Amino acid sequence: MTHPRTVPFTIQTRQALAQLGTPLILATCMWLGTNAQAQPHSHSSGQTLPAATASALPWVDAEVRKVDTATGKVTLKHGPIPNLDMPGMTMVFAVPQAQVLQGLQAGDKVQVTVDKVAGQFTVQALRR
Ligand SMILES: [Cu+2]
Repeated sequence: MTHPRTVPFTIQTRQALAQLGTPLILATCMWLGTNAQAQPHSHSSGQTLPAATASALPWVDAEVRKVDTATGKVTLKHGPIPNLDMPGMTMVFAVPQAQVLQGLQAGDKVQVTVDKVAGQFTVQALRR
């Protein structure tokens, strides 16, 4: 006999998870499948990100102050950012997509959409 009292609990938990989880997983997969088909990505422009969320964010004028490709960060002197309720200032943004920083130099005038992602101010899209 090894730990007979733990067996019923485990079975019940698995049944509960299966009952709760299966419809949710199916629904999520169906939603993702439909969404992917409805939004074919265009990679024709190398300088603007095909970001699904970017269209909802306002474009903000900015000037590049420093590019750090090693850490994926860019320092921008940016204008007011309405969606973050932020006045113009110079600050560092995270840039998850490495290709956004390619060819970017201090002094470049750009436009960006930015958002707070996982507590970090992040460039969602960039155009020159
Ligand atoms: Cu700022």
